[in-house]
Amino acid sequence: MDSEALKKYSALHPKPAGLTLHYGTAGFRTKAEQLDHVVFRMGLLAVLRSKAVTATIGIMVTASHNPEEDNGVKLVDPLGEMLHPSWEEYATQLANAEEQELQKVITEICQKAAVNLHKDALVFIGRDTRPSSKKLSQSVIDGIQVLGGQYHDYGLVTTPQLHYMVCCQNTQGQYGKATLEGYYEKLSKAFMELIKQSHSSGESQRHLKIDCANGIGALKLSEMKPYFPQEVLIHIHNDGTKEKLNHLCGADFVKVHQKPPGGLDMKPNERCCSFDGDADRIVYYYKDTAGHFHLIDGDKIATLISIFLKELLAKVKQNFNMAVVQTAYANGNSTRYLQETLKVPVHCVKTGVKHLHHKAQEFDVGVYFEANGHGTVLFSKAAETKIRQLVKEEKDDEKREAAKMLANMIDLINQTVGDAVSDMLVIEAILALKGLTVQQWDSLYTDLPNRLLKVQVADRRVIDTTDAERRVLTPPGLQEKIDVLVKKYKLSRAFVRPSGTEDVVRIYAEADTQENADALAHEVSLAVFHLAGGKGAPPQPI
Ligand code: 16G
Ligand code: ZN
Repeated sequence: MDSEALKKYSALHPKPAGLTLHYGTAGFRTKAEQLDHVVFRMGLLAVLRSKAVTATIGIMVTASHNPEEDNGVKLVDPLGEMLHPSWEEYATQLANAEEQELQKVITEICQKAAVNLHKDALVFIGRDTRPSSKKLSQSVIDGIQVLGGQYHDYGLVTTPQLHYMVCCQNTQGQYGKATLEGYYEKLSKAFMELIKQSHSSGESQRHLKIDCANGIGALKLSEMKPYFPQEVLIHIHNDGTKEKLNHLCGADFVKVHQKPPGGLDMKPNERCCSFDGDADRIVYYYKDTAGHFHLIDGDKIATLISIFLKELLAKVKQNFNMAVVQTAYANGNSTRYLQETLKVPVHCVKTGVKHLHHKAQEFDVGVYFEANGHGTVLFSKAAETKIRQLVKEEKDDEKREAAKMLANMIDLINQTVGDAVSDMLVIEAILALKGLTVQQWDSLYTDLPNRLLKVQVADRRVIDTTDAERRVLTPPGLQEKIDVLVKKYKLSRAFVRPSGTEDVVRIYAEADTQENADALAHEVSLAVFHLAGGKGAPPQPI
């Protein structure tokens, strides 16, 4: 390690005094002006990680659905997964080290993680469209170069595109070509193959309006358009030319406020969807003829995909095990529908993509979605190999055709991480193949009314949870109180958990009516306020 270079460059990326940040579920995320030293140091860490695992590592500069003034950074592991949890701690240590300690902390990480500094390192870099992202990604490069790493800067890409590139690179092209053209070609080819077999739909069925949150999704969808024939009718809205990123639009806005985004004029029964700011989340929605807004969230997306895959799996008769992975936020009626009507096992894990991804890896076909619209499907290597073999060798026409569809689904789905572009194409293909309108899809089940609230407490770490965040262990008495409150209502459920991204405690409640869900959420928030050290005035009724 060149100590002089490290000293010189870290002085160019000084850490503001007294600032402490944590590598959380979404990496580091805060005001962009506080991040220069963090991204420089994540450049250093990416090199160490690359040397430790002898593979290419990714680094993405984005703050997803946060306001335009924020930014963030996260590392991508060799197969396109989130950074390994043991390294999250190193990331936090490195980001918070004082300048004079930097070399010592690097040496410690090298010792703990058995990093051989003489090895080569290659880092792939990507960034979103925020005004601050370009400069921050330059600082990442400074960090990489100080430790003698090589890099490839992909510039503006969606988060899932960067995950994809990293996976392609580390699997020697088996997953695809590590270029944007490679990504567009693979997805568009699989999509066209799939919809070839659809007989349905007049022209109106083929239109889709997409709110791109004024972010990177708009740019990348425009790049992708020429790969599709003209009959694929996607209309890009909120493309970033007029308004600010994520401002009154995007998947997070639509999900949280349960209303349409600005900048998109919806006609009755028109199919619309929203991406978030880095295009790793998607939700669908429409307005009925009475003008009511209907949200189709991650739970209903998981349900649609599961119905489709289950039918195909029945046709190929291979006894593949399939499961759906959700979090506590999944609407109770989605879980009920999946378990009781579709008869698919459902597993609940802690909030955060890495937990869902990890669980889904246990199955031949693991469908995972968070209610907020982040999700994908994972296929085991064994299942994929068998499916591709059936495509080539199976004599029975029906079985072979089903295998072909499954093989195209495997190619269309970005298995590295939730991907709004890929998920959208999967959904559009399924709707076309099944001849379903957006209303028919929506009517699979009716969401239970629900309410999300947040409460400020002195220290949110006093809340400790268990059972995939569905029950609290501490503070004492809180779970008992929640149990009593839940019993007052029909079809009710409530849980509380400390946020991983904001300094608040989150409350979720659902019940038979909106009034009851609101009342339950309010009563639970009061219990949190009183038993967990609430700050300021007690929460008011909704
Ligand atoms: C992060 C997570 C997301 C989760 C959200 C919860 C990743 C890549 N993202 O954005 O999955 O739903 O945090 O936020 O893991 P919260 O802890 O503030 O409720
Ligand atoms: Zn995102």
